[in-house]
Amino acid sequence: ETPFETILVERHGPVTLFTLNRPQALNALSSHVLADLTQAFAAFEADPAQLCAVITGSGDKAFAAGADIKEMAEKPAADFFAEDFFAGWTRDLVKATRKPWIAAVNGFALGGGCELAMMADFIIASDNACFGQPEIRLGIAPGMGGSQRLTRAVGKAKAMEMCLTGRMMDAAEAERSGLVSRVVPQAELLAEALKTAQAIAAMPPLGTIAVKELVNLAFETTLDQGIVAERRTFQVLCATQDKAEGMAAFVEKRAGVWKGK
Ligand code: CO8
Repeated sequence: ETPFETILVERHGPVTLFTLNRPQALNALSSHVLADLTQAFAAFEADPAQLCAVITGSGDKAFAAGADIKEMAEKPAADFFAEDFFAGWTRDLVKATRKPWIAAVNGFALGGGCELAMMADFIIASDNACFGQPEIRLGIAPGMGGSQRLTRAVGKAKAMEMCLTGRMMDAAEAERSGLVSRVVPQAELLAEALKTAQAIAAMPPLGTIAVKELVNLAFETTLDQGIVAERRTFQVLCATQDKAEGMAAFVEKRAGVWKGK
């Protein structure tokens, strides 16, 4: 089913599973990976039958051990600037995707790997997962959102220490710090992530898109403006067929059947 070289794409009913598939390079994120993910995410977003996605890494060692250092080692700085290198990750995966997607982190999530996981709507981690922003050790700094998203996720103290020293966080600390929603045994990670995605896919689809938009808005706006946006969104959802169906189904003690309208 997958026409891509660096990722695998599988459909599990209404859930799309993306697997980073460069295990020999610990799933390092090359430009080719971004090009493949951009195309695969666009297809997911455009397909009305697909309602939620999971992204994970192949192999049992890494989600992704970072941006591809070998690709970047010799690249002139002017090329990074001219290409606006790394801009595509936020533009094509985060901004272009209204449907929810979950990162199932199955091992190392370092540098760009940690940053990709944080682009997802939330992270479920295996018990052997570890997270870090080791760029400082390479003479650079995070470039795909790490200094911003990690700080919002775990607060200044931990983000600053991790970015300044490259110290990794294990799964237990990541859960304590609010970086991940849940930690599960490695053998159960994919099944748990897919089960969670199926649960989201079973919700009224306009509701899931609205929730994602609103929670993300909490990072971008004042409390007052966010509360107004939430109330307006609530009011708009009240005009949908799925609201009528959801309330009727509750009263009639049956499961709702959603139209996404
Ligand atoms: N890029 C390219 N290849 C990688 C990467 C990477 N980020 N990480 C691992 N690999 C490759 C290794 O080179 C190795 O390949 P080979 O077999 O051909 O030598 C293979 O994957 C297996 O890796 P290791 O042998 O190192 O596996 P270990 O179990 O010994 O170690 C680690 C695992 C600790 C995860 C180790 O691989 C590591 O430290 N990796 C790099 C982590 C890192 O620094 N990530 C941040 C990358 S920087 C980034 O994401 C932001 C921008 C970077 C710009 C760089 C400009 C110079």
